[in-house]
Amino acid sequence: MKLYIGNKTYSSWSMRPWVLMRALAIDFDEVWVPFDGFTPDAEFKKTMAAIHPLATVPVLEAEGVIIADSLAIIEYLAEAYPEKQVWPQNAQDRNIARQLTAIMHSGFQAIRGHCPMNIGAELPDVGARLMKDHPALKAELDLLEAILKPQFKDQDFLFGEFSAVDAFYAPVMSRIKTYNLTVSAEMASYQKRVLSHPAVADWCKKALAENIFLDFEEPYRQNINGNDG
Ligand SMILES: N[C@@H](CCC(=O)N[C@@H](CS)C(=O)NCC(=O)O)C(=O)O
Repeated sequence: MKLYIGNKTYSSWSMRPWVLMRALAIDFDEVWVPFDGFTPDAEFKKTMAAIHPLATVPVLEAEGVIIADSLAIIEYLAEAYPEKQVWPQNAQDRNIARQLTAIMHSGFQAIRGHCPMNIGAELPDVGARLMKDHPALKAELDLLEAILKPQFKDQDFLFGEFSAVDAFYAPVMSRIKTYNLTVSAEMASYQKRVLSHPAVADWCKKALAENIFLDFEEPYRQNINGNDG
């Protein structure tokens, strides 16, 4: 089984199935397709277009099937590995976990647009400015608090063990860190647990080791050491 991914520093969609498969010990070969741009003539787009018309990452190649889109990959894994608990075991938990995952998959446009994932960058001043300038960002952080709060019980992850829903919220936890976004104590504590999960920590370590600065992914820095741009 092959998982095509982009740059670990920037590719939040790639991060989700990768950390989930690592967390659940589902074996796969990683195929790294570096970003060089997203125009049709970019090598990245040409490589991915040859695999699937969407021409995005992640893509899972399994048993001769090509699965594009992070959520479709998760659902494939849930069916192919019923013993691995991609979703929580309890039916009610599973329904809520699926709902939270779908909300992340289709929503949070302001957080995504204004605070692109950028592992290792420290942009607290940018975060403070964005929070002042974009009320939609504050509204989405409030939404995040409201939908995750019922799950902040006495447990490590949203439904006990690390599952697909935690993998889907891992990139936003990284963004909260990068942009130093103000969150509740409960959210901060969940964020620490997610970022220190071995699979997530491993992704972040490998992202730092890439040491590749892509200006088209960097609205706020001029170079890899730059801070507030
Ligand atoms: N809805 C897709 C989104 C995938 C996506 O947009 N991936 C980005 C990288 S993080 C990409 O490949 N972008 C290339 C492009 O926009 O052309 C998913 O869930 O997998």
